[in-house]
Amino acid sequence: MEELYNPQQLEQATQEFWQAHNSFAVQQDDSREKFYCLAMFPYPSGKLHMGHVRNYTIADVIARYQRMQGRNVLQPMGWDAFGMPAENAAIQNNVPPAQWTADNISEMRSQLQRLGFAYDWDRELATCDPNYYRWEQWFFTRLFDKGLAYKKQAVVNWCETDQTVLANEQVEDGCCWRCHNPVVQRDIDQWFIKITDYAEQLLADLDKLDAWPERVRTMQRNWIGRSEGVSLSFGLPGGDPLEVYTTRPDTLMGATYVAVAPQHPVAKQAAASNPELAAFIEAQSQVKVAEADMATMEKLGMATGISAVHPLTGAEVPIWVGNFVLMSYGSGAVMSVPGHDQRDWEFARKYGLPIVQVIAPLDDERCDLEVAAFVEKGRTVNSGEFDGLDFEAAFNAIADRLESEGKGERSVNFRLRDWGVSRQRYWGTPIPIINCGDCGAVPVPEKDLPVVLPTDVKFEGVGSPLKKMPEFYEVDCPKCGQAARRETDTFDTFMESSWYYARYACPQNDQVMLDGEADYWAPVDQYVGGIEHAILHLLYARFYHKLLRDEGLVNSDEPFTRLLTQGMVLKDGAKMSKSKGNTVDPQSLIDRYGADTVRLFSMFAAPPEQSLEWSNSGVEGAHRFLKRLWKLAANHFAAGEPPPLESDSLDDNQRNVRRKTHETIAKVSDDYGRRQTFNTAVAAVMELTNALGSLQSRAGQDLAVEREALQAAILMLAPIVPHISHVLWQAAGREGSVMDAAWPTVDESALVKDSFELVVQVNGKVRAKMEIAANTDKATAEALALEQPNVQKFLQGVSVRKVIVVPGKLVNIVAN
Ligand code: ANZ
Ligand code: ZN
Repeated sequence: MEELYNPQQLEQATQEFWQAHNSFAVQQDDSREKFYCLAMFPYPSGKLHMGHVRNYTIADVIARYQRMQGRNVLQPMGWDAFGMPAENAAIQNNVPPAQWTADNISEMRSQLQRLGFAYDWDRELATCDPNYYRWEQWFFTRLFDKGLAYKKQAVVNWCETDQTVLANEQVEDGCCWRCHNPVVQRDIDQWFIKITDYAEQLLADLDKLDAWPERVRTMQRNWIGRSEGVSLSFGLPGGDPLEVYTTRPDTLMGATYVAVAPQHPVAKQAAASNPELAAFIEAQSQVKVAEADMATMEKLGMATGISAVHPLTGAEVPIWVGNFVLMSYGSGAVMSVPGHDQRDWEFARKYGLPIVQVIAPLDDERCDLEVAAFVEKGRTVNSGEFDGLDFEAAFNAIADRLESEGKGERSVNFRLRDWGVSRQRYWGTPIPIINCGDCGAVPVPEKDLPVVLPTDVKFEGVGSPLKKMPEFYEVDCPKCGQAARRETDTFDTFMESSWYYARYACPQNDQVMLDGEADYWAPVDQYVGGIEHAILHLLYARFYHKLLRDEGLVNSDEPFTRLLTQGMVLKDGAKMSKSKGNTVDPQSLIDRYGADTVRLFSMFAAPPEQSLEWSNSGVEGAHRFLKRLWKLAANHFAAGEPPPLESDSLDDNQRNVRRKTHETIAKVSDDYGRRQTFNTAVAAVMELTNALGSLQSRAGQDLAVEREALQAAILMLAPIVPHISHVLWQAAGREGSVMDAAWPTVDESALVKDSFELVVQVNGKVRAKMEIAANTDKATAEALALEQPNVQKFLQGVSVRKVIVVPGKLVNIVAN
């Protein structure tokens, strides 16, 4: 073994070993327990950043740990290769998106390989590959046939700059998430997938995901937004009744006006003879407010001049157009109860509409409708025959009455909207639909799939080149044969990332989307990725998995059993990002210190779910530790083979070191497996290696004890620093590769203590510590505690009332 730690050389040799042995290729093997470990695949933007390094190291550590547990571990890697940056680069630098993407992939692939991640590269996939997206196209035609994909004209968020529709989630504070320009509203033909059909399941199955962070489950629950209420109708003179949705039917007797969304038909109808109202509606439909900002924005409205008839009292109430009413939620109209809804209250105050109290507080809660609405649940008042009821009773009494009179019914509502998947962009999966004047939307027949995206394209301006390519869109209708037009929109890239985890089971299969291997590997046992995907990607993937299940392609309900969301990488307290100019290039660190140092630093600096503060001295510290470990091992191996360990004839110090070894194994195993705190695992191994300094010689049982400890340390570090561990394992003369070695096990007998320290407290304050034999009984421990000189001092002038002995830990003396 070399005297000096030379990471560049040993890492290269180790990686060559892995390559020569195809070490990370795996096959289905029904005789073994599988473990599928996956980190969210990267968008090939150019180079790896520290966030990637952290993400992929965490997953790699878990994968390697599971392999050492004897499981058949799959860890694949691929590329989320479609998306806007490739198009923007194409426009700016005149490189075709396909070329730009391919170049970035090969750059990033070699960086990942240099970091020594244990990927089965045979399963690599890129979503821009026709052999990948053809199955997405095929699946979409299946959804179309089942009525789960449909086209509708919809008001969409439109970004003028990017010339594209944006999903609600891609709108941040009314601006485009990419270019940050204001978003406007537009009516356009769009493809949707009916995620709302699965809302109930998506919500209910969250309860099964008990190995997900609670915060992510809560975010999904809120996003799905299930509520129970009543849909009820207000009468319209000479028209269809006006339907509203309310979660508070108990307040119905306090509804003093009705508010409708600017896009509501009643608003449009009234505007026809009212130019002022028409102008107001037009102005409102140009502003886009994120749902989150609805509560705080200024309430604006205008009267329609039309009245509606209250379903229970028959009173006439005015209909107003309000900017706080969403057309896309419920029925786009609300019964306004200014006494008990804050938005309605603000609106009523502003426009002088009546405010009536119909709910009284249950106890002495404050309620002053001059100051604010009373929004808590309480007891009904001013509600005629419905007076004196609590929320439940009032809800039911009023719902029953409405139902019996045919004026309303109980209903469940979801905040979740159907998933709009059309994008007016070029670099994406072509939507496999042909629009025919006679037949309407016709799915591309299976034999004509894939619809290949042309890659030799010219960019002129921002719009998609596909829309200017007759050779792409001029086709014959597959049904009737007449000239028709191919859809030139492409899919939202969340489509590709919603099922890639399953495709890793059979990435090359060109006969079917998923084969039997998908059932063996899915679900993913451990998924690792950023919290920014808590809602969108993770919800879409959960939805897609259920669609795949219902198509008979997988047999589980959920795609990801356990989820780890890693924290951000910070520098000087701010997120590391290109725009802030505070990035650290991982490649320069690898070149200087080697991959193991970079991996060790990113695991040691913080627990995986917390943010990691960048520190140069931390990197150097990690490097120094590896150099120390190397030196320790070199000196150890230079001393030759130790004799067999004789655990019964060890002296006190040897016994202590041996106990430390096994305590460390116990702690580190728990850190890796259950707690997933790799930083404390590293710290414990460091402590163990420090403890070896107490061994007097490098001979006899000292050497045997050191060997045991060192071997355990190498095994425990192997998932984090696989290269140095590989070489040290070979130096120890062990057969095979460390990555296939069994995880060390705890020798319980080594944990037994001959003696231990007992803390002695007087009235809860520590007054003494004493070393006593392990087999000391309670009475003796009590007697010894009372004899301690410092305890005696604190017992002067008082009398002992009670002595509590917690075996192995402490003695507490209560005295006064
Ligand atoms: C009357 C009422 C009285 C309401 C009251 C609340 C409190 P969640 O729980 O989030 O589902 N609402 C219904 N449709 C709406 C729309 N299109 N745009 C804006 N608001 C709408 O919200 C349900 C409540 O949101 C409904 O209950 C309705 O106001 C409002 F003291 O009806 B409520
Ligand atoms: Zn046709």
